[in-house]
Amino acid sequence: MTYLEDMGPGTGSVAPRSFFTSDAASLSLDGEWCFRLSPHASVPLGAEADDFDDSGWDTITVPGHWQLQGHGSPAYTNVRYPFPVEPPFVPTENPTGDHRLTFDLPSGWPAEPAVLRFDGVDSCGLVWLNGVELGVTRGSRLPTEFEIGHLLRATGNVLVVRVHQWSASSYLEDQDMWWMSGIFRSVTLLSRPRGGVADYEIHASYDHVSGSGTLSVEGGLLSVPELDVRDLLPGQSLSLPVEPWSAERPRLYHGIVHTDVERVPVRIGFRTVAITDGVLTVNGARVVFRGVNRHEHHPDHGRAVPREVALADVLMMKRHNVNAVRTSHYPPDPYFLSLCDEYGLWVIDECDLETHGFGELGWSGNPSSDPRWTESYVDRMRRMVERDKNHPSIVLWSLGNESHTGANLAAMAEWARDRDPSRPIHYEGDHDCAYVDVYSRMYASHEEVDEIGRTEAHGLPFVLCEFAHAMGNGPGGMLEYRELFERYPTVQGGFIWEWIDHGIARDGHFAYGGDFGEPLHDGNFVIDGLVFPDRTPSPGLLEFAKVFEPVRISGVDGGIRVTNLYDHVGLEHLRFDWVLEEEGVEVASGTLGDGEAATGEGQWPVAGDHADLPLPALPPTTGEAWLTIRASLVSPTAWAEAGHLVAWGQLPISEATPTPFAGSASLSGLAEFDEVTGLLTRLGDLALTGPRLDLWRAPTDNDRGGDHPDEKAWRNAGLHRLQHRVIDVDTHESGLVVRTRVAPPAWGFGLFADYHWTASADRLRLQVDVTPDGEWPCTLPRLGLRMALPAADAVEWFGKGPGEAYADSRQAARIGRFTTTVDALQTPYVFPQENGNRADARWLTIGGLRIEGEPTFDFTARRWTSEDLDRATHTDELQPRDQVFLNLDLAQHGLGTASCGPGVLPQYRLNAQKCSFAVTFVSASGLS
Ligand code: IPT
Repeated sequence: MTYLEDMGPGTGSVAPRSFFTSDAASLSLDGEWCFRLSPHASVPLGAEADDFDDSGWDTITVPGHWQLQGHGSPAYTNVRYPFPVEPPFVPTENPTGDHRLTFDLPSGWPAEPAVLRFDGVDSCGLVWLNGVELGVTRGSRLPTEFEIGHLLRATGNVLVVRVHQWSASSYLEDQDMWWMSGIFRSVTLLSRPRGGVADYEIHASYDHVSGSGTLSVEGGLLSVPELDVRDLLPGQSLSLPVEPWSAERPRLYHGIVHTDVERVPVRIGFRTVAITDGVLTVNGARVVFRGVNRHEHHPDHGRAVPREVALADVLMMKRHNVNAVRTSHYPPDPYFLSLCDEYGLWVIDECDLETHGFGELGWSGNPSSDPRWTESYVDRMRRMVERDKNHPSIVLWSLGNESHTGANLAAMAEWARDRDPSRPIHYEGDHDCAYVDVYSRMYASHEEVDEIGRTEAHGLPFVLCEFAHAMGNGPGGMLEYRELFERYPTVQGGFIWEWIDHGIARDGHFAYGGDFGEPLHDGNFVIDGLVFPDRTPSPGLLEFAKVFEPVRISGVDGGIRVTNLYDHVGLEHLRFDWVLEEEGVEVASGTLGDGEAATGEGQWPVAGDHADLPLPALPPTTGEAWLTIRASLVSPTAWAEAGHLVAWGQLPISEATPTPFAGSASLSGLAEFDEVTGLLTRLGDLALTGPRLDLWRAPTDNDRGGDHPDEKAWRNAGLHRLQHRVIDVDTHESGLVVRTRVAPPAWGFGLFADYHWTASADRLRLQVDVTPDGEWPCTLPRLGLRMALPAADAVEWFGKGPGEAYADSRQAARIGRFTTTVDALQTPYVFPQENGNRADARWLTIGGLRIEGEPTFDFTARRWTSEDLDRATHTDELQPRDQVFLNLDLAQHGLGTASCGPGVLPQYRLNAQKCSFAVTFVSASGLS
């Protein structure tokens, strides 16, 4: 079993080369294989023999993980190894899956050399074909090819792969994700004809000054009919006028690399990556990464992501203004990279390497600086670079993630720089920038990024390879990061952590760490994406799309400013339509500029520039009116329909004149109150409970995270169990005053809350005056009112929407009139928590009530209480009650991103403070 503890690369394979298909024969071996799981690695041999009887075995789908196909279960740890750290040894309890496939060759299979290619085997596989041992695969997310031409038979080939969950390689593969094993990427048999294209490499650079591309090829002749290039010989180079490739305009030229016996279809993108004066450029233009970290995950298939799902990811990214992907923390299925070439995404291709668990040991014994692992490190880099070198979308190579620092990482960098000088090297863990070309950090606070920008730290381009942790509700504070990306030329954007929640579909909900009974796990820390496990966009993704929109539309001196934030393209592909709405109702509309698209006499800005346009002629409005300008695609693109919204802006046109409340009428007849508590119990025909002061929200993941979690402070202060002492209930002629003191048990601090009720005809007004009492030890989750209404369904409001919005995550919400239902107001975060806040409502109708603000309020409405939400650990635990619980808030504490990174910025913190706010209730029977 020594191969399990071998610290070197795999054995028996052929030299790495680029991933391609050609007109040479090939046979996919994906499908149903026979399968047997054993608890230990030392299962007796025998299955590799031709005549072995596997009829008693189960079957398994390849590609796939056995843990998701009824054998064992997934386990989640973030940093810690789920086994004792004693490299290179691994547990004796080592689930081992024997995979067995019998296959025939298609008729006419050529009598030529052939290779068997494994695109991904987790973590270590011993391979036999027709009884002959081929070697060992290592490097789970990297390809391995074995030369097998001499072993093939026309029929009855027997391929056996013994896969071990744990091997020495596991020490190098400690990424923050589920531990899941198996042959999880494709297996292919490829004929490699003598005299064919053994490997190829295309160099296609672009000179932005002359507008010409330089093309050369290795490994075969190159023809690109579209460029009139015929049979370019290896080693020759050609300069010619071309259109460059960029993520914004991913121009690809189709070509053929060929020899006498083989033709490989290729796609060429001309681009040059450079670092000039500390700025990373592509084709001469500074680029800003508006990126995401993408793990490969599917709620049913784990890291065996179906192709159509990879495509769905790319389309969804493009539609939400994502322009870059870091392939955290391993090279993805190569198909994903071909999609990035085609649809246009800048890629940091990251090597399959992470030794994070050694951090728990103070990095003692870390493989990164242990010479026994050097070969494995360099082998991993070599296999990634060779596999992926022909993708124009890849602009940086990344050595891996969270492996501290050491000579082995330096060796990877050195090898890659030598092999491919055209792409700079990225690695976050090299804080001194000794062997990287860009300075990279994760979760640096706004303040720190500001300093890095100001001081041009290390004199290198700076990227945040991870920022804004999208765990649960959030991230807050993306806008302030964007401002830094725009302020400093060397601060070149970043990559949100992360694209998708790694929830696993199970029992009617999405499972996370601990749900499979793992003795050691990191709970829902694996649920931290911009899209839910089923790839529904979360509010965080919508916020991202707005914050990082490539065009900014803003108001300027009575006109409209259009800022082009693309790095490479103009705005010809967009049209700018406007609509004028008064109280959310359209009163006029039109198109900006003189044409359909944003072309025309220089009135539209080029990349990096802005232009000011006059306001269109608008009819007069008297109420609150907003001009909304939408930039949308003129024509369909590969990734979206014509009319797809790329960016928008809103300008205030006229304001509503507030009508003063003449509170003279008597309350009786209109409303009823409890004599003891002073609480409203009835308005018109409606039975109500409350409203009364509320400070609690079901803590978000970000509230729970960080060094000084807000949640802990709130619970210590007892904000989840406030008591309301009624000081007096004072009925007088013009209304009712209820004086209370609201405070947690056991402490001396609190808030005085006075409720002033007045009436005018059918309108009931409540003004709440809040005065802090004593020394408050913490921020407040929220400050507002909570009440209960009879079950209700339809909701309409005029304010910000349509989606949820919080103090530091509200760019995606626009002013308008919105109609929805109570159920649709909920955001089903995998781990239940505060959600669904609608901001700045001027008025709201719900359950026969109309509520008006002075001028605005935030609201949440749900069929369960904040306490129910707080208690629940999975979405299906939330059971509707027969009431609707409505919160009307003056404010909520921001979201921040403290689950990993900075907390709520000072301007978004909510403190106990003296304040007054008012709402007016009108019952439906009184609605005009
Ligand atoms: C950082 C990891 O790189 C990433 O894989 C993920 O675990 C993320 O944190 C949190 O979700 S490492 C952390 C110590 C900042």
